[in-house]
Amino acid sequence: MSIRPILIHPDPRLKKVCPPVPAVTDEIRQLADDMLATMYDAPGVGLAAPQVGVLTRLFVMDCIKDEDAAPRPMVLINPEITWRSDEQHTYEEGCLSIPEHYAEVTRPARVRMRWTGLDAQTHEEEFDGLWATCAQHELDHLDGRLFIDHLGPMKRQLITRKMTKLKRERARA
Ligand code: K2U
Ligand code: ZN
Repeated sequence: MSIRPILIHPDPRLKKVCPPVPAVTDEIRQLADDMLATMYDAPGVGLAAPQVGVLTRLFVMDCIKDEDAAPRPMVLINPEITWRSDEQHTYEEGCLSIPEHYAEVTRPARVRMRWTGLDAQTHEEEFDGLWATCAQHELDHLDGRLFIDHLGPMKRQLITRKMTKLKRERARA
């Protein structure tokens, strides 16, 4: 298990549509394990493979925030949304690839998803609350979309300019 570096926006790899995972291999299992370790270390409640530079359709999430409750690490391979509620929910989102920037994003309040697990079996589950927001945020990553793509062009450009400056400063450090 190793902590992998998280790509910072703007980065062309974060804008790519990821191809499906062909098979659940030991390499995929190692990637999932590393992504969970990287997510918990960040800390975050979700992380998508392109964020660690691997362009494949896999994300991890664990939205259990109560420290006294057991964690629920989830690995979703080739995830797809099979149903969306009409009801919408607005949440102030952040992103590990866009550090220290937050903005309100409105998404369906509940989604039903189907995916392949590390057991190579098909799973289906309905998510609500932070789980639903996180799952949609991560699925966006697999399609090269960031939460700032749901904002107006001025706000998106402002955040992108600030992230470009931050990357330049980090490169000099
Ligand atoms: O994909 C990521 O960058 C991980 C995000 C996932 C996430 C963003 C917004 C809302 C739900 C999940 C990280 O967990 S960032 C941590 C975080 C969590 C909730 C709200 C803001 C930031
Ligand atoms: Zn993100």
